[in-house]
Amino acid sequence: MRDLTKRGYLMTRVAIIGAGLMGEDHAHIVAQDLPGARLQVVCDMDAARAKYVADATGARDIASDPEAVIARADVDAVIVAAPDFTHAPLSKACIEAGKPVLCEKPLSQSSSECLQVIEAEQTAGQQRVMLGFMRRYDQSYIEMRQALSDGTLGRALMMHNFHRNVETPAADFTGAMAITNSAPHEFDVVRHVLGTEFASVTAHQPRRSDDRVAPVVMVLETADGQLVTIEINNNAAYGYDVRAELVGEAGSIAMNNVAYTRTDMKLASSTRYDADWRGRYHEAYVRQNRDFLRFVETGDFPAIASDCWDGYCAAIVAEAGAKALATGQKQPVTMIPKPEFYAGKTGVAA
Ligand code: ISE
Repeated sequence: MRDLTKRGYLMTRVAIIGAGLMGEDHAHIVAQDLPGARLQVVCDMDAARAKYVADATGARDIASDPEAVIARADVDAVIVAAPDFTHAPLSKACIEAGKPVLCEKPLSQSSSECLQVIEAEQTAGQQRVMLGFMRRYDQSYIEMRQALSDGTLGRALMMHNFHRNVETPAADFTGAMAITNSAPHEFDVVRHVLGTEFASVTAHQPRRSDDRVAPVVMVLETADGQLVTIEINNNAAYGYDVRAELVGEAGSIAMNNVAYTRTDMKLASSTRYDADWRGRYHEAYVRQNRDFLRFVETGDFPAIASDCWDGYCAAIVAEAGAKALATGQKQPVTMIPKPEFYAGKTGVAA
């Protein structure tokens, strides 16, 4: 039973598991940008961290046991933003508890573990997991997909993608992690825009003059004969910079990153880059989280959201990409057939 406000409105009580970078960001979005949602619990092993985020966002409670939080009667929906290795087990726990969950990417870096979550969701007979590939909600990719679907571009030929961070998010970041941690955003959104699957991948790295992780450049073939290039540069230094260009047989459409101001001074003109993805994709996160709230309230899985099947597809491409980088050989992308359960993306009322 969802909670009633003093004026009789139904509020969806949301728990955030993980109070790190993304958990804090999601907590602010739930508190400030999701009318109809109440931030009920912030859960983190670090009680001080949980309290800091709860105090900053007005959460009703803090906790340290994620399984207990998922089971709470005063929690209607869960956002998992804890470390990557917890995503699959906590998503399964939400499925078993009958609680809708927005799980940060990746569902798992292991395709076999993704299949375990898919099996749990099919056994439960209802879609409960919405995956946090938020780029699907970014206006630039929405317009690219529209330009393809309405025929403006003609048939898609290629898509070029650049994904640059200022510096690696963790000291132990590797070239393989550029593929398994960062590139899944491109693996997912390119599938979504082109409406196809990947068939093969090659991966290459230039040599840096220092010991920082060098960029990774991948060339992928799709099942429909298109070519996709993806550059991941986790140590670009100058700013957070994501670019994409979709090339069709009749034209091309490229991302035009929005800068709200331009500074002109001393014979120079400049615009600023975001420091990381939270600023660049804030609007996409808000749209994604609002769609999650509608999913919780209606049981209808959002038309453009990613799900466990998409999580499996991203993981299988990442595994092939990491192998291509390690071997220097082109690797096939071999997936199981898509289960009928995910054909129509229709959730059932929670
Ligand atoms: C990070 O985990 C993200 O998900 C960001 O969106 C991405 O830009 C970054 O490269 C990843 O490390």
